[in-house]
Amino acid sequence: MKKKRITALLLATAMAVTTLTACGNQAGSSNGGAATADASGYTYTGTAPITKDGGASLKILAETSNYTNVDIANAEIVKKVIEDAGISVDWQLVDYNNYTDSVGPMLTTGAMDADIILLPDQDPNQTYIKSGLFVALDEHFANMPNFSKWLDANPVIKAEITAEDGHIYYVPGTNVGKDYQPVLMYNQVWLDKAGMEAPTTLDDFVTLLKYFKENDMNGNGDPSDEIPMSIMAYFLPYMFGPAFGLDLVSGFQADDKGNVTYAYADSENFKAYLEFLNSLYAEGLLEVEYTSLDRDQVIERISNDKTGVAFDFSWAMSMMYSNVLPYYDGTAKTAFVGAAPLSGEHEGFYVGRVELGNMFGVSSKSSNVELACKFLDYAMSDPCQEMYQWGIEGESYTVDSNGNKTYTEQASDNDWLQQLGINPSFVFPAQQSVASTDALVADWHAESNAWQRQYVVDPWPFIYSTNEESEVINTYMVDIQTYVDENATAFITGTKALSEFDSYIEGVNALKLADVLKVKQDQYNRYLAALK
Ligand SMILES: [Ca+2]
Repeated sequence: MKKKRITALLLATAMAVTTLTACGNQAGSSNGGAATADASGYTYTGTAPITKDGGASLKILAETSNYTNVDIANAEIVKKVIEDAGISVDWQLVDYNNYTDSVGPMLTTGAMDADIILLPDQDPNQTYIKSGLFVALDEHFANMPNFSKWLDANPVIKAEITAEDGHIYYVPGTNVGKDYQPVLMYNQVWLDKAGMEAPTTLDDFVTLLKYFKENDMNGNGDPSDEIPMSIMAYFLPYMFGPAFGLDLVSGFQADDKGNVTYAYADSENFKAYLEFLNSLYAEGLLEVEYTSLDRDQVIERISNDKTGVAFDFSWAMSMMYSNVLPYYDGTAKTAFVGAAPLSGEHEGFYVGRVELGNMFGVSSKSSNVELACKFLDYAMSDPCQEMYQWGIEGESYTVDSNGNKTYTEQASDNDWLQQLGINPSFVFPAQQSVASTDALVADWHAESNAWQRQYVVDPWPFIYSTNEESEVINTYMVDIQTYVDENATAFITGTKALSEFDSYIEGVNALKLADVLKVKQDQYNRYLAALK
């Protein structure tokens, strides 16, 4: 059951996409000149087909669907993209579950023969780039009008994927970064019974938790079976870090002046964060078994009307939590509803996520670089993204006279939708969309997401490492993370007294945090430079 639910969550996020449109300006794009005609005399300008050479073919190395009953290469959406492009594709699909382990060594040894390759990872240390495995795509932007325009409209992504040498090597798929992120949610029925609004400060929050703990919120006659909040340990940093000015999710954070710090080594704010959580723990407001709590247990509690506060990916709000409440009638009045983040001495926020997803490159050994660049460009164009997100008109969705799309009844059959090839991020640079997620969740939930979006801030960005930098990070960061995680749990549960906090800080420093911080500062400086 657990596995299934997690898959459902991933799918949900997977099915989201935006029309992150490329209506950006042409000016400033590193467009390498005008498009030119290919050998068949045809000039690709961003719309299908990409060639009129009837025999054109590309080899693509990518992964199978994570749905074992989906043959992604023969899915209707995937076949239509290829057919419209006017080419044929020789697929080399490697099992989704082993993709990184299988394809990583293939790239290292050069034992592959493909024009377009889905990377086994995001090449964080520029290993493949430095090995010369991939073509610098910016040198082919004349043949990639959609991609170059999209990069201009998405400067953060452009800065993130600009390599140390100034070139761009990969076309990324994207995740939704600001919508449907982890957020705070309350049982509205309990809030109404308590006669309280959703709190926005830590103090009011504690007052509410105490009320939930001491009263018979579920009305079963037993005032002691309520668990005021059910939060998985993973989400505590998301939920409470911001009120203390900390992005404990990213760990590293930069201030207004661009100075990078490590939130878990903040001698003032992190200590205050631990003190607060320790007090919740001591008062029974953060439950004893919080470290082992999983999503299935949260769902079970909610289905038994035992808990009043949750924190999870927004998707859970109407799709996994509200829907199991015994009295949920489809409206926000009877649901777990989204709220503003909690503020303390610092104003609260929610931590978003890096939008970069799967990355696709053109092999430098390809005998057909130009065609491969054109295909990747077409495969990330708006008409294709629309298909990735909504499927096929008349089959999975309809469009009304105002141009609004609605999923068909058949599209609610997830197996069918997957077999159609929805969100084919395994084989193409697909972008998650907000609009298609909005169409799947309850209306009140979509409205809640749109409202909560204002509180979501960018996480620490994806930044390429140099060899030296990755060595420093690989050498020290695992130990540092283990150390801070273990200590955080010990301080929160009181097995370690907060009087030992200074020695904890000394301990982090002894693990060479300063060396890691220097690397992170250098990287952030590069990121800021690329952003300009
Ligand atoms: Ca009760």
